[in-house]
Amino acid sequence: MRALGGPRVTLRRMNQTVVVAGAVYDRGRLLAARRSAPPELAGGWELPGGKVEPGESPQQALVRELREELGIETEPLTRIAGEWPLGPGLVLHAWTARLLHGEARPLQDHDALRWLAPEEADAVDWLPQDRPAVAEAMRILAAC
Ligand code: DCM
Repeated sequence: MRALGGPRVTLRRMNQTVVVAGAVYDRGRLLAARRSAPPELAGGWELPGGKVEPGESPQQALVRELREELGIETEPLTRIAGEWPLGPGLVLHAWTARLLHGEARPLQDHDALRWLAPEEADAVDWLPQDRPAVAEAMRILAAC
């Protein structure tokens, strides 16, 4: 059984696409973004990000997605421990990142943004799959 179980786990992981989300910090606040699509996620708040494309590192994907979606330049810092399933073949990872320059604005996929202080963590309706990463991101921010 062990000989079969090992390779099967490896194959499943190889076929998984990682969605990388950014816990973007600036001046003691965390950036939250409200999704405008797809319909089943619209209105939910998330850590912005997107799928890692073939040949990209997670950090490169995060920098690209945050530039495309929000018009900001960021520096990924560290991976938040854990991974959260999003559906068949998709898994969510999260990284902390700091804002280097630019003013975040919702260019695609979002229709509202908020910068939240640690005590405002529950001020928005986070997508359930993002909540563990948000909690950890706020713990890190509060300790800074
Ligand atoms: N997603 C999520 N939480 C995030 C970022 C993304 O649940 N913080 C989901 C939404 C989509 C998928 O990942 O189903 C791909 O994201 P996108 O459409 O932004 O590329």
